[in-house]
Amino acid sequence: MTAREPLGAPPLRVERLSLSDSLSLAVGGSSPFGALGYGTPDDLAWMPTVNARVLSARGAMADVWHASEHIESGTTGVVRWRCDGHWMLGAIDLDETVEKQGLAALSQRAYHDLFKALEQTGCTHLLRIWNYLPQINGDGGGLERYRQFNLGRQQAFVEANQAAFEGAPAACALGIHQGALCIRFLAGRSAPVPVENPRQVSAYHYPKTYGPRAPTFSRAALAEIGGGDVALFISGTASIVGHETVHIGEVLAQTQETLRNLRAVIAAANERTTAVFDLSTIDCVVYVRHVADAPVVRRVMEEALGPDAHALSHAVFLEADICRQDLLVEIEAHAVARGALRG
Ligand code: 3EB
Repeated sequence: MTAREPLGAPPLRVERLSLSDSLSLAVGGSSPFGALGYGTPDDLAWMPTVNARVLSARGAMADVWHASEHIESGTTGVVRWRCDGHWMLGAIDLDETVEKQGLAALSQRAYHDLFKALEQTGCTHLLRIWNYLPQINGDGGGLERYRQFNLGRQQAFVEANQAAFEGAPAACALGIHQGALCIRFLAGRSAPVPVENPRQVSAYHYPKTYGPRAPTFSRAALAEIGGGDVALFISGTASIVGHETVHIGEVLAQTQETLRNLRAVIAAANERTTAVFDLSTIDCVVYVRHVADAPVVRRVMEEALGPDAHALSHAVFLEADICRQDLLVEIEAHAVARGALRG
């Protein structure tokens, strides 16, 4: 497997825009390749939304992705996707009250269809997945709903012969207050380079105390995206050292620990590429469990990065539940830099 894009592949690009700026890109019946919208309207086919309250001052935002102009769209089972032949964006929205399936079975079905969609378009390698679960910490009949999700997700990876352990894609899994089970993903034609965090046990090796099946994700992933650029996708990162939550009940210390973890995973990524990534210039999404904690999280980031850092001015703050009850904050990010992967 190689992480290199075939020569001549159209480059993939991403920009973080306000809702109005992103909407103005869709003109004359044509729209961008796709987008992930934070707090955006949920009726735009090219902009699947993240159904969470935006806490940052600029309001609704979108990460808009650009690929080539020849975009095909389609559906495979429960998956809606857009693909230019090299890059693919997809979305799944499953209303549990309509589907009448338990969350484990529903998650397995969602990922089963997701892998079918990848097969169909030839973009068989997942780069990044965003998972949003209603009531993530709620009880699902004796097993926490996040743990049920992990059961179904891992099962689907294994059945589809996808890397469920080393080599799993970068991901996040957050709790939304209401709505459907939402999965959004980005895929390409080559496998990304997975990156782990030396300060943390790989999530796919978490002990059984966190649920019967481990979460399926790598701490980060690197991919060449054409035009001499490398993308870094950083999974949801929280106040976990080894496999344990640290600083329980202390949002300030949890944020500091999260930044240490982000620095560590970025350093590990930098060893695998000639590109240079830095914490102060990544595009973050900051999830806080309690709205009242957002100013503390922002202040810790300001103290660590400087008040004018790109990572702060471009950060999207969202209200969301984190997958462990004792986690108060989680930060995920992506970044693009000039360079190539190291062979
Ligand atoms: C953690 O480190 C925090 O289940 O896909 C982060 C990123 C977390 C992704 C997932 C979960 C996931 O375990 C939680």
